[in-house]
Amino acid sequence: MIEPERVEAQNTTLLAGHEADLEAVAACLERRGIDAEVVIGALQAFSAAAPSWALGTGGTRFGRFPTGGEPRTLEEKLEDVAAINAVTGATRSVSLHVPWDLPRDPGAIRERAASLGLAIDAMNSNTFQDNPETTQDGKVSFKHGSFANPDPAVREAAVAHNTAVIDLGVELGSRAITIWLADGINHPGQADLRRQFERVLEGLREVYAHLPPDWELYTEHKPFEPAFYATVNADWGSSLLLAQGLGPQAKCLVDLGHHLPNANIEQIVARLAMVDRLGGFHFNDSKYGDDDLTVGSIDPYQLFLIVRELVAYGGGRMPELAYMIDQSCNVKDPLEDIAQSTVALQHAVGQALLVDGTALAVAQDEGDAAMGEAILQRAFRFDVGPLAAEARRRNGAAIDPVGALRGVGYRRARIAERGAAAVATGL
Ligand code: AOS
Ligand code: ZN
Ligand code: ZN
Ligand code: ZN
Repeated sequence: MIEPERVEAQNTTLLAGHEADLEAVAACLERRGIDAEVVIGALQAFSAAAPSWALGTGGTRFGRFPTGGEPRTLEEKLEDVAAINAVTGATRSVSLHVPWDLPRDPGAIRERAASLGLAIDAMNSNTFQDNPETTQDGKVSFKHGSFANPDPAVREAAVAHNTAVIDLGVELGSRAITIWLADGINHPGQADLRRQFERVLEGLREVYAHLPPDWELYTEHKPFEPAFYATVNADWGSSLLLAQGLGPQAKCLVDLGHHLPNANIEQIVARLAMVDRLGGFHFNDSKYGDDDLTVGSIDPYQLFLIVRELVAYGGGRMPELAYMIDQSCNVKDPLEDIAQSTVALQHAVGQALLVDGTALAVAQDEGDAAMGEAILQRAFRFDVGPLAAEARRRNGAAIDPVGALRGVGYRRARIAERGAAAVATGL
């Protein structure tokens, strides 16, 4: 555990400089008629879940280089998320994955999470690999898909897995299931495109029927990988068709890395918001495909424009959707990577909140493109760093999250405790 006093101690040397910066920024905002306190409050309220599977170093099929002291159990994963939250104050929940996380005693896990100040976010099912838990002791295989599989027994196993994940999630206190489907084909002619989609919808209907009334089901689209010719839920249109085909508790989840190059993601977000089918986000950044890079590290302006659509949807505030950071890092300490992503999100949220929506609407009504763009860029170019740092500090977290993680020696202590060769379960 990283106790609050240790974080506070890390803040001491930075405090005077931080306060001076904050004062300057607040004065600057005041001249624009913006109350810095409102932005800080909104940033304090913001939180994005950490995925349980991103706490160990990622890798590729060419290799993996563990960081040392990686979490070996779900309990240890919870401890790592609590450590991230200790420095960000904005990582107040964790998203679990089944079967990579298979709590034998869900009640105990729920309590442990709560004692660490963490809630259980959306559950993630897995029908993209075979394993004894999901495929009835290896009797059925997801090689040719799950819900879209030509074999009814496999389709049934896919439904059974997802309903089991919902049941487990209920015990854990979760309120949603995210379904990312690997279903698709690698070769033209391998399966019927239309029939595949119909089967997926049929299967999802059975899962949907199993949802408790206060739950949501998120369909997560992705254009390719592991299917390289035609993925069933390939894009936001397919995802929307699935959600609409299911019912009001079904919504779409947008993973920022799941779009073909140059897709206008903010427009996709606006479309889904318009029809109230925007359910959640997997935040990351991408250069080429589903790269799972650090949030805001490649195209921070795009991130800002996306978050700005969210704020517009929320009527001037961040709407309460299922926000999660979905990334994978091959070289950085994963905890530092998630902390950096969280800070990037805080910056984007802060900037988006600074957009003068009234002036923007006027410019748009007048067809004043230069002014409309200038209003957005004025907000984007503003340094919200001190506001985000103050939100973290008021949440009991760190002015400099990565510096604090290093300052308290979190990784060093985990290597000593768990061993240099400890490797996280999962991917
Ligand atoms: C896969 O590409 C998706 O981004 C998933 O959301 C996620 O990373 C995977 O399901 C792990 O459970
Ligand atoms: Zn994702
Ligand atoms: Zn992905
Ligand atoms: Zn991704």
